[in-house]
Amino acid sequence: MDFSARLKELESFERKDNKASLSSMLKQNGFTRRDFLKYSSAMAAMLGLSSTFAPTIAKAIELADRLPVIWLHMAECTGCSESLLRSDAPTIDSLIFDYINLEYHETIMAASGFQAESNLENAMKKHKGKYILMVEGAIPAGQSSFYLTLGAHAKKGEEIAKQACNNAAAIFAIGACSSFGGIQAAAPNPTNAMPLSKITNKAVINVPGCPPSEKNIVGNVLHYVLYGTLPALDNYNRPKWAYENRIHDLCERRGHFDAGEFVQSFGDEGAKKGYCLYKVGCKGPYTFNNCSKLRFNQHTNWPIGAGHGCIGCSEPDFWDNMGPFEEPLKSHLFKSISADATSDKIGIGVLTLTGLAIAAHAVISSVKKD
Ligand code: FSX
Ligand code: SF4
Ligand code: F3S
Repeated sequence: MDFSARLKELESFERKDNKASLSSMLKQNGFTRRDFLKYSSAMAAMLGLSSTFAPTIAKAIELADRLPVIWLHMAECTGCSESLLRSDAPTIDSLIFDYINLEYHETIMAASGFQAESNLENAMKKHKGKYILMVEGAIPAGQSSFYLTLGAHAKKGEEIAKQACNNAAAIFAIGACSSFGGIQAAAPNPTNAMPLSKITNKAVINVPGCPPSEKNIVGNVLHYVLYGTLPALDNYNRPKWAYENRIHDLCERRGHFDAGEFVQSFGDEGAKKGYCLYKVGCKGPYTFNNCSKLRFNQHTNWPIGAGHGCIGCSEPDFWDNMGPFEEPLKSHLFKSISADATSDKIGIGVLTLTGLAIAAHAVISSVKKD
C-alpha cells in the first residue's frame, strides 16, 4: 500500500498557525521520538498494517493538524470526550487530539455564548466541505427537538447537527448515543432521540461504546488522515478494524468459559480466581468491540478485567436489549442481537443458534465441572 500521494496532498493543505509542533509537544510532556515511533507502530497494527508502516503513520500523525475537526455535543454525558481527555497525565492519544486542528469542541474551548456560536459558524464556512465532523450524543428530533436547544440563540440541536453534516467531508458518530441513540433513545424514549445517521442522508461512521475507548476515537481520525476515505464498515456502519471481533473471542477469561469455570455471584471464590463472568451477566459473547485487546486508560484495564461483565455497550439499543446487566440473556432475546463470530455475518437463525449454544455450553460445562 502506497500512502505517499495522500501524505503529499496533506502537506499541501494549510497548516493552522500558532500551533506548537507535535515533536515539541511530545518532548515537553516527556515522550521521546522512540516512544512516538512505538506508538505509531502499535497504531499501525491496530489499523491492520504491518509495523513497517510505523514511519508512515508517524508522518500522518504529524500532518493531522492540516485537517479541521468540528466536534459537536448533543444529548449525552460527555463521557466520550472524557474517555479521551481524562487521564492523570497527557497521553500520546490526548496530545494528538490537542494537536489536530480542532476548530470547535464545547468542553475544552474557552469561548462561550455568542462568541462560541459564531466560532462554529465561521469554522463551518471557512472549511466548507473539508472538515471532519465528530458528533457526541443522540439527537432529539422532529416534534420533540425542543428538548435540545443549544447556544445563545437557543438553536435546535437537530438543526445544528444537520447543518454541520451537510458541509462535512467525513462524519463520525462518537459513542453509543450518537451511533444508535444510547440511553436517551431507550424505551420509552421521551425525547424522540435518534442516532445521527437518521437525521442526515450522508454516510455516518459509527464509533459506538459508552464510552468508546480513546484508541477507537483517535484511530478513526488517524485512519481518515491516512487514507482520506471511509474505512471498511460492518452491518451497523462500525469500522471493521475496531469492531469486527467479539469481546468473547479475545477475552482473558475465555479459558475459564471453555473449562466451565464461572463466577456464580460477585465476590465468591470464582471471582477471586478470575473465572468467566457469563453467569453474572457478561454480554461479551454478543458484543463486537476491541476492548479485550486494547483496553482503556492507556491499556491499564477494561470492564471485564475490573471484574464486571461486558454490558454490550457497543451494540445497538443495548440498554433495552442486553438487560438485566447482571444476569445471562434470556434466549428469546437472541433474535434482536448479533452473536455470530464476526460482525459482518449476522443472520437471525445463526444468532439464535449461537446464542443458545453459548447458554447451553455454560450449563453443560458447569455440570461437567461439578
Ligand atoms: Fe453517550 Fe458520550 Fe455513553 Fe456518555 O457523550 S455513549 S452517554 S458514555 O458520553 O454519548
Ligand atoms: Fe469473557 Fe464474558 Fe466471554 Fe466469559 S462470557 S469469556 S467473561 S467475554
Ligand atoms: Fe463496552 Fe463491553 Fe467494552 S461494556 S467497554 S463493549 S467490554
